[in-house]
Amino acid sequence: MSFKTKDVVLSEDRPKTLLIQKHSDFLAAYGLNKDDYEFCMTEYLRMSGIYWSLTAMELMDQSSRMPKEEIIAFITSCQDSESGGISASNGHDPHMLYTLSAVQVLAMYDRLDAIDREGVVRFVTSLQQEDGSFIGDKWGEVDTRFSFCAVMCLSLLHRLDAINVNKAVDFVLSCMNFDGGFGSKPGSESHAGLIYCCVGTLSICKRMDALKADELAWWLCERQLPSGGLNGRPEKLPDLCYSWWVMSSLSMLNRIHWVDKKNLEQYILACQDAETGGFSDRPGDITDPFHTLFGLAGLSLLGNSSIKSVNPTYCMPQETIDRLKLEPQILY
Ligand code: GRG
Ligand code: ZN
Repeated sequence: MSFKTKDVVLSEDRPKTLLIQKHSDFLAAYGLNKDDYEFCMTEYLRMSGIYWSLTAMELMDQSSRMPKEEIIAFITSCQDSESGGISASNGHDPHMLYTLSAVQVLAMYDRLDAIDREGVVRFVTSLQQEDGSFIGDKWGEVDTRFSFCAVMCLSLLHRLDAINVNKAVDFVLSCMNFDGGFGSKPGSESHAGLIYCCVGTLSICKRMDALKADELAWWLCERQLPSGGLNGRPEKLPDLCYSWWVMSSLSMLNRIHWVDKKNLEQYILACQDAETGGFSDRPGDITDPFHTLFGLAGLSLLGNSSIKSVNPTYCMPQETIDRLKLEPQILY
């Protein structure tokens, strides 16, 4: 009996070079027409959309094409004065995910003074639970994504002291599985996106020693398929964003050479749309800012010299992390 591998085949006429100008034009135009169907339909994640676009632009050294003052004023207007949290858009509820995106954007702009920073610290702190875990907002869903958002956000504000870091780490470690990977909560299946969140948390909290590095890196490099692309767990299709979730994790583990870099680069380049600009999840699909960031950031990790260096823990330009004097741990 044979098993069919779920994968895609790269066509001969796929893009094989990096189309920087196209991607910059794609992101600069995104959101210019605020009546655009797709723009309206993505309002619930607007703040993260700004983070994906600005970071991608920064990595291409094109961030001057983004409306800086408009973005900063928008972020200020999305902070809830009562809870201190920040929402995806005006009139939405504050949430950990969008609070992090807002702080990341302001950190890149060196304009953290545009929000009530103590308000953000109050919001994040209020979401830590007795067992060290974090909920994403007042509705109470626990997820290791929120642990990562909390420690990343507070570290960017140099206020990690405001939470119980030891308990936060203990909770994340309680989500480690027999394969060395992590899921969203104790007992949940290993998933590359959540592995990034958990390894990132340990990197910021300087507890990388707690990982089963070889087992985990082995599970991660097994995500590579014959097309060169990576999936997020066994038996799934490849998706470009795993070039970030998997490769950033391998990078923090100092084992990036465990994947076939040339093949992965070919897959990432094949996910570009030479007409519209931007990257998509799989070759031929519709492009979006999310996959555009992770395509560029993945290429940066692979050492592409036309893209600025990205920090594997923060998914922000290394120069921002250096300016903030942050030193997330990586294994040596
Ligand atoms: C600073 C980059 C950055 C992130 C902030 C929100 C967050 C922290 C991380 C999200 C990590 C995550 C869970 C990524 C996975 C995204 C994704 C492709 C989910 C799809 O999952 P499935 O199960 O897809 O629908 P598969 O690929 O398994 O079929
Ligand atoms: Zn994806």
